[in-house]
This record gives sequence, C-alpha cells and structure tokens, in this order.
Amino acid sequence: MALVSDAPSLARPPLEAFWMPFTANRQFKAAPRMLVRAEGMHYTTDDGRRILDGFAGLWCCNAGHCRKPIVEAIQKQAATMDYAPAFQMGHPLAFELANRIAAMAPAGLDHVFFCNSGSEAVDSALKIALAFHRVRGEGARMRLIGRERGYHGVGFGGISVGGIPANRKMFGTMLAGVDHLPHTHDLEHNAYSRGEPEWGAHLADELERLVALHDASTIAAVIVEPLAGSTGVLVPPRGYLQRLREITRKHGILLIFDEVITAFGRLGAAFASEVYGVVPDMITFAKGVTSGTVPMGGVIVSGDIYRAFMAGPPGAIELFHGYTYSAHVLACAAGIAALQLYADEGLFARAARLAPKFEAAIHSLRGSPHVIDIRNQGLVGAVEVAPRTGAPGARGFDIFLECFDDGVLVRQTGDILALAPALIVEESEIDRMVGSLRKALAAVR
Ligand code: PXG
Repeated sequence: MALVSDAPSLARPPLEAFWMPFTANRQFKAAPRMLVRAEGMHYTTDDGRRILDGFAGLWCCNAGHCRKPIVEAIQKQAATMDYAPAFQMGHPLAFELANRIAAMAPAGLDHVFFCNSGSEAVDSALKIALAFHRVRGEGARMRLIGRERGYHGVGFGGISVGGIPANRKMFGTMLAGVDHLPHTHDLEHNAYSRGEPEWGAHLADELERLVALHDASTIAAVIVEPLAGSTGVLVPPRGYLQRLREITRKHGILLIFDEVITAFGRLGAAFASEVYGVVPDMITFAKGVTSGTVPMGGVIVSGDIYRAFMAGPPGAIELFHGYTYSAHVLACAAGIAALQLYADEGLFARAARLAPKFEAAIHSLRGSPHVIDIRNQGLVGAVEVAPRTGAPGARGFDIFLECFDDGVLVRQTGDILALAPALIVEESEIDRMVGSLRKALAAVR
C-alpha cells in the first residue's frame, strides 16, 4: 500500500452516535475504515493510506474525484446563491440542467422532474405513473410491477417494487397491488457471459402471465433496472428488454427504466436505453448526474406523459409532488459542470473504448479459487464466488477486506464482488484492481 506524504492527521471522533446506513455498525466501529480525502481515482484514509477506488464511490463519481471544474462550479454557486425555492419560483440553472439532460436522453423523453436521490426518483416515477393514468381517466390502473432481485432504493415505493428480501421483510406490507417478474440470473445457462447473455429473453414473457392474471386495465407500470446493479450486476439477456417494451406497449402499461446506476456513461453511453436500443416511458437517474458530488436525482418523462398533466386550468398545480430541495442550486451547478466535463473529456466514449479491456481483465479471474461466475458490460463487472457453507456473504466480505488492505476499494454484496471504476480509469488501474481481486481470491479460505 502506498503512503502519501501529505497524510492528514485527523483525530478520530467518537463513533457511537452515527447510525451508519447498510453497515454492520458494531463490526465497523470495532475496526473502522475511514476516508478523509479523494482525488481522481484515489481515496486517502485517515491513517494515510492511498486507496484505488474501484467503485466510483458507490457507483456515482463517474468523472473521478474532486474534479476541478465541478468543485469550482459548486464553490462559485455556494457563494452566489445558496438556495432558491423551486415551488412557484425558479432559478435558471434548473432549466438549463433539465434542457441538457433532455437533450442527452432518448428521443421523446424530454421533460425532467428533479429530486435528491435515487429512492426519491423511483417514488416520484411511480407516483407520476399512477397519476398519469388517473388524469387520463384510467384510474383503475393502480398496480405496479417490479422484479425479483430489483433494487429501487429504500422508500416505501422502491422497496415495494424491489425484490431484495432483506430490504423488505422488516417493513410491513408495503404498497398494495404490487407483483414481480422473475429475475434473469441463472448460472446454469448464463455463467461467464460476456456482455448480454444469450439465454433468458423468454423470461420477459412472464409479464404476459401477470397481465392475464391481473388484467391490463389494472396495471399502471413496470419498473426494472435495465442492468441490475446492486444485486450483483445482472446483465439483461439479449432481446429481454425489447420484449418488455413490446408487451407493455401492447397493453398500455408504462415502462420505467431505473437508470440510477446505468445512466451517465457506466455502460459506455449516456443511458442504458441507448445501449440496448429500447426506449422506456420514463427514466430515473441520480448518482452520476452530479458525479456524486451533491445529492440529486430525477425522472425523465416522455412529452406524452408531461402533456397529459397540462390539461386543467392554467393556474392549477398539475402535480402535487416535489421536495424542498428539488433542483437545489448547488446540485444543478454540479450537474451542469459534470455533464460538461463528461462531454469535454468524451468520457462515455472512453468507457466504451475501455470496455473490451475491462472485460478481458475481469474474465481473466475465471479459474481462480472459489469463482463460479463473472459477468460484465461497459465499465461494470462482477465476480461471484461460492458461498462458504453455512455462512453466506462471509467469503465475499473477507475478499472485500483483503482488497482494502491491499489498497483497492471494491464493492461486496453477499458473495459477489463488483467493480465499477470512474470513467477516467487507466488500463493499468484496471489491471491493479483485478490483480488485487486475484490475490484476495487466493488468500481467503
Ligand atoms: N435505484 C437503483 C437502480 C439504485 O442502484 C437507487 C435506486 C437508490 O438510490 P439512492 O440515491 O436513494 O441510494 C439505487 C442505489 C450497491 C449500492 O453497492 C447501490 C445503490 C446504493 C448504494 C449501494 O450496490 N444504489
């Protein structure tokens, strides 16, 4: 591990008060991993170690850390106007950022609703879907369909359509009228796929079964991550998303792509929609829109959806939904600067160019101890290891710790290790990440 010369010597504050999210609090507080600085592809820990960031923070810092144009835009905005209300008031940056996002989005998706996180984006999209049908006189369309192993954040809407048992089981009955498609993860048919698996498009036909069961007239929307990130990088089978699009269109059901992870370059284009050639009715985004610097999320909706709401008296509020910090000026300033930086440095194309190198590197782990699958697309990839008998996730966590001790941050979810580096990653850094995983796989029992 590299030691940096300007190692910050920050005293550690007491750790008790902060209830850490999605973290084993007691385990962490007994052996903390504390980050204090970031630059480009690296973090620095409070004990002065330099860590190569294999995960763009948490799938979000797509331009790399502390990039000057974004930092300066935030600093300038904070000193110019710190906050402006977005209810019945406006500020130019919100409109400018919406215009830019609409211009990058697939044709027809041209209006943007802003919020502050992926969870809020999902809840906003689900509410817009319900209200859309209602304003058109099809208010019986109240059912929402998600997918097993889907992650749509932690709001009640998101966990209702989401498909991660641990995120659901403690929290009551959630939204009524939700059903789920089966997930597409199948090691027997799809292990070691490079890019889109050949097997599995037929799983989209399960939607026809749900439509037959519930009747199309009761279904508002289907929401899926085009590529499921959180539950271990599940790449859509070839043709699967096309079928979902055909079936939803046929039955007047809205299709929502949750692109919180996949938007803004992760797959080598602005949106997964572009990569897979399927245009949904709404796209949710967050994370990369500001390159992770200031919280922001949003929903891109089709003109048809927007216009359906613009029917009542012009003085009436059309959608009773929004947040104090919708289109926060600091987030908008960061977003405009991030999108400009992505464009100036051609980072989405760079991700596409690096993807074959990344694919070859991560698949070189095939045959390493414990490995049972490797999958990838663009600049995201995952290595799945066999669970230790009676202790699911334990081997994955040990691998995560080995890599961290070796100076590389990877993301562990259960027995799956994921890499999703910033789009500025160098080839040598990809090799370093994969090399660290290789050593860790050999080291753990
Ligand atoms: N939708 C998707 C597809 C996501 O991946 C959310 C919604 C929720 O976003 P917020 O901003 O509310 O967290 C996400 C978030 C991981 C990991 O390690 C993934 C997320 C968040 C934290 C960790 O896979 N995704």
